[in-house]
Amino acid sequence: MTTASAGQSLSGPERASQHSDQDRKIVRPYGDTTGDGRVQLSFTLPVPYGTSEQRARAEGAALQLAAKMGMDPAMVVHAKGMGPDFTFFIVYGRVAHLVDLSEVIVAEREFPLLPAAEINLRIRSALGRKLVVVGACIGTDAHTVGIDAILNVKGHAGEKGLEYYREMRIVNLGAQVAVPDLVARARAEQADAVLVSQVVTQRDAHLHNTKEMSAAFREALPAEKRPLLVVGGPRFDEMMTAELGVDRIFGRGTTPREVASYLVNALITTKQKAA
Ligand code: B12
Repeated sequence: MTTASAGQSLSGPERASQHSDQDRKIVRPYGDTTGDGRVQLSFTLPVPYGTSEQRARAEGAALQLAAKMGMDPAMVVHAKGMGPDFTFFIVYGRVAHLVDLSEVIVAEREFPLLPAAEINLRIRSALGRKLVVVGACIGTDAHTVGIDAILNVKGHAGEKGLEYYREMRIVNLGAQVAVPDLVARARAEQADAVLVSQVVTQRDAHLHNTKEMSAAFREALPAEKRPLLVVGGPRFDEMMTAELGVDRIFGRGTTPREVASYLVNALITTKQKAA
């Protein structure tokens, strides 16, 4: 996950890095020829696209938005009615904005990627029992493909999922799990880590649900008994751990071995170093 904005303060300084001065490089987007500033933007407006007059008005509305966003010149390269009252647009145009690469903030992986054998070995020698992981999609979210990609033995992106690790015990609760049920099950299973997936972001549901979940665990369990709280999904900002009350956030393209390595680092290596 990468976030960028001029003068933005770092919310996760221990994991964030900026390029040094020697990397300072200004770039601009291009579409047809290098540096021409051309970008393509898609959006939907609540306007009809039926009659020729409606079409002209709709495209005019799209161009007005593009102009207000700083695209000049801009042209509608695709417009399609979506039902009677909406139109989807793709607008192509030029922006004058520059990108300063030295101001790009990147969340860096704070733990080493370990091979599966090493992960199993570390768990066995440190815990002397299986590491228990409880996973779920919470709230009304039924998008289980992401959490299954991490947990199910078949895995993701050529890597086996956490079920493959013989020193882990995985309890996958599936879709639409209510937060109180998740807390109760995590307690019953004596979970070391709870992995929650949130894919739907309408009205910031992923943020509200995650906050509700972390608050419920904090209320139900004292700090030393609380499982590690991990949330993942394609539209999270990985820098928001403190705000959401979780230990780690994983975004788009996460692989199971990254998660397994993180769990070992957070639950075993970090504690061993602190002891
Ligand atoms: C498949 C799909 C569905 C399937 C889900 C089937 C299932 N069992 O999961 C079905 C058809 C049921 C569905 C339904 C809906 N969907 Co849908 N769906 C998708 C789709 C096409 C793909 C999602 C997917 O499987 N991605 C593949 C997985 C592997 O990727 P991932 O989820 O990002 O997971 C990776 C990482 O994010 C991360 N990760 C994810 N979770 C976790 C958790 C942890 C702990 C960790 C460590 C990592 C991690 O690791 C994974 C592997 O790298 C997306 C569009 C898209 N192309 O993304 C829309 C999409 C997510 N759906 C959307 C919508 C709106 C809906 C519906 C509301 C539609 C409707 N009106 O009914 C319903 C909602 C149902 C519900 N109650 O949740 C929207 C969400 C928009 C938004 N802003 O929130 C999307 C983006 C489509 C769109 N462009 O509009 N959907």
